[in-house]
Amino acid sequence: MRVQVAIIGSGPSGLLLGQLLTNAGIDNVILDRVDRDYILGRIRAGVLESGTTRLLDEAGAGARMHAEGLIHDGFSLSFSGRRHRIDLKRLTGQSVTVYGQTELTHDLMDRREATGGKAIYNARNVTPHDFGGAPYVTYEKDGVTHRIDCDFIAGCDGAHGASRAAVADKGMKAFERVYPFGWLGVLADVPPVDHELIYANHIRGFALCSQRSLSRSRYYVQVGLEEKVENWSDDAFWDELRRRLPDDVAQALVTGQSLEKSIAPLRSFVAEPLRYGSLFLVGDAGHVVPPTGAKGLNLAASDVHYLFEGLRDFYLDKTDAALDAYSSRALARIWKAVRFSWSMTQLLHRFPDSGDFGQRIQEAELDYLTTSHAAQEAMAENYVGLPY
Ligand code: FAS
Ligand code: PHB
Repeated sequence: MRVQVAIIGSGPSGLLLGQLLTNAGIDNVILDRVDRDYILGRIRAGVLESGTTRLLDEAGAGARMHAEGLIHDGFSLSFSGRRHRIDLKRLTGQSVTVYGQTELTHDLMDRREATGGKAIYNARNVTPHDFGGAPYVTYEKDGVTHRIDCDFIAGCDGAHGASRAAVADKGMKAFERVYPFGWLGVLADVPPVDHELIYANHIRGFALCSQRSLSRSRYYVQVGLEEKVENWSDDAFWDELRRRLPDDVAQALVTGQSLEKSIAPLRSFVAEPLRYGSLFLVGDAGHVVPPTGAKGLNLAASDVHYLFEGLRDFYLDKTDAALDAYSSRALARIWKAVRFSWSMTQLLHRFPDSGDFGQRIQEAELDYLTTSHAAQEAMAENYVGLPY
């Protein structure tokens, strides 16, 4: 097979890039090592920036998001037993859309199928080759090794994929911060405790009240790295969540059986550069952020925006400038989002070495936020997403 662009990874990055390329008449194929159902079974992000929703519309896959997504004009911070709302709409003129990554991925998969996009699932040992010369990708399926020749390879295969591994010794510089805790998350078919998200700072640890619809909620509590999900019954989770919320919220909480329960580790990671000849790192393949700032999926979208512009100009306008600028343009926005996610994580989580002094400092910063328009505006413009 020969295509113009070979995309490794069928998550949000790969599917969004693939659809934009297909819509522009640029021939591409998506390869993934697992199948559709496995990908759709992973519960991940929930908050979309307006840039992400615009790209979904551009891909022609935004209809269900507009029909079922929830527009949120703000979110709340809770600490010291009280709550303060950050009014995103008043502070920035923008809102965010609450719509699960699972649904977004499903919509993009359906759109790809409807527009005849090529996708190869259960492709084993996908390997990018010769991206400094005549690039190609190999993979194994049904006991046969296949080869796909291409002009470019988009490494959309996440934090543990073949693309980042292939460039690790090709001059890649890694920047990493590992946090000493994780998030225990629960998905349940219960009505959300509030109409917006609540991020809670508590001496026992961070908690987050999120949602997927008016009847399906997503909750998280910070846990130590030694924790095992099998040691957490649903009741133990709900009890711990209640302890970390203001009394009125804890009393209003509707609990139920978990549909999914998992622990996600938290870390910040950035690979520089994001381009290696004709191979480009996109989304989690190039960077990972702690989910505190709801940036992971949204950064993948802005990477796709920059790379698609580069590929479109290369093929349609015969110019290289945007493609050559991909890495620097994407990294400029990535680092600002990495900083924001790091700062929100520092502000809201209990660190082992925090001590009482550290807790007071966090509470003082949160208290300052509630009284300073400038501080709220800075938080709000980062949360809704900085310009592309
Ligand atoms: P993805 O990891 O989504 O997709 C990569 C794809 O590549 C996968 O389908 C995988 O099967 C495939 N792949 C991997 N290696 C391969 C190989 N060698 N060959 C072929 N295919 C390969 N972000 C938020 O904003 N909020 C959240 O709450 C949040 N929670 C998260 C929880 C977890 C456990 C994780 C891991 C991430 C979370 N994220 C969250 C971040 C997440 O949403 C990512 O930003 C988003 O999935 C990035 O999308 P992709 O870049 O497409 O990578
Ligand atoms: C989620 O709903 O999964 C979610 C929302 C906001 C975050 C992190 C996760 O900051």
